[in-house]
Amino acid sequence: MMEPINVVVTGAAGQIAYSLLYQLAVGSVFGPEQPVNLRLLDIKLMMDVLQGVVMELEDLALPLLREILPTADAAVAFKDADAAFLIGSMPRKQGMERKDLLTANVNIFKDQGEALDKFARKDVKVLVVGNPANTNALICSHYAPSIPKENFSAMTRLDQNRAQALVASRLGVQVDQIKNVIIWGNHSSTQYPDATYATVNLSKTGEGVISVPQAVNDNEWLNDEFVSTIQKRGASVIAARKMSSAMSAAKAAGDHMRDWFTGTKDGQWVSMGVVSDGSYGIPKGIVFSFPVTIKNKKFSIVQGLEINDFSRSKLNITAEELMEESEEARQVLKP
Ligand code: NAX
Repeated sequence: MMEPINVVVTGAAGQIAYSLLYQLAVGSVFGPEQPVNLRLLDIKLMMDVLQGVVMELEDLALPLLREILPTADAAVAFKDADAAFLIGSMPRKQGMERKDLLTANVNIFKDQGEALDKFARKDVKVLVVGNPANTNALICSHYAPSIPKENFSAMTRLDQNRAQALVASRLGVQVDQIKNVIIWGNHSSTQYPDATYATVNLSKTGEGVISVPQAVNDNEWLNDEFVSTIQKRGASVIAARKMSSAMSAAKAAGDHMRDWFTGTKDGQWVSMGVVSDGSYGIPKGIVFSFPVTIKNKKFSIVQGLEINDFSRSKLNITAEELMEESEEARQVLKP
């Protein structure tokens, strides 16, 4: 039997964690042979609620789930961590300025970066879900200098899943017949969902694997309605549910970490917010969502895709927003 791995979930008393924890405990993220110790971090005020979550986890009676450790102490949570889902963050409240939200959150991710630096394993894989996810990931990695920058990522997988599902529905095919839709940039309304290089498997109809733009045959839809629907999807869910996406966000977090640990399939790309190395002319150092392939727990940004003028303008908008966010975060953190 394999040794258990230590998995941290922050914001563990919140709604995304509530859907994620079952996936971790049942083995659908780290595999059906991999036991896990769960380290559940939340703020002191939430410890009673978290105790209820712990009881439910116990009541799952799942053999892969070993230790369950609820705590409000980051030093305890991150000790020897192999993987961390950083979900907990301060939600925007009514009347709150963007700046106030950023101040609260960059400080949370600074503290957690420092705790990761001190206590986690150096090969820990960190997925930031809490918003603003890209900039939080940047801050977190900055304050954890002993851990390689490649071990930090921000979640845009929910956007990718949404985009893949929308293309599948438009073409009337199953979602797994669509591959390689890309999310570029920030997990915000400036993100650029791009189906230029996506393919659809139409073997059932005898047409084979063809490009999505060819199958859709409507560039106006792809450049306009498709992009804006995905950009606004999070807001549409909030408008309907009066709460932000949780089940789909948790599923996406599981997808992201599973692919990071087990690798992508041949010919398949996934989107992850990672520290830019300057690929596609994106300024170095910001956390930007790129298409990546993953092997042996290491991602590589897919290279050589041709970027047309339309795509370039979209990439520039989202890169500029990320530059501004990282500058604002720097101002907040100035000593
Ligand atoms: P909830 O408000 O249900 O839960 C958040 C939890 O985090 C609460 O229990 C809170 O006490 C805890 N928390 C706050 N500060 C903390 C700290 N310093 N340490 C540990 N825990 C702390 O929010 P939920 O719906 O679970 O969403 C969590 C975050 O995910 C939000 O920032 C949200 O905006 C973000 N999202 C990101 C998505 C993405 O695709 N990257 C999509 C879904 C979601 O909107």
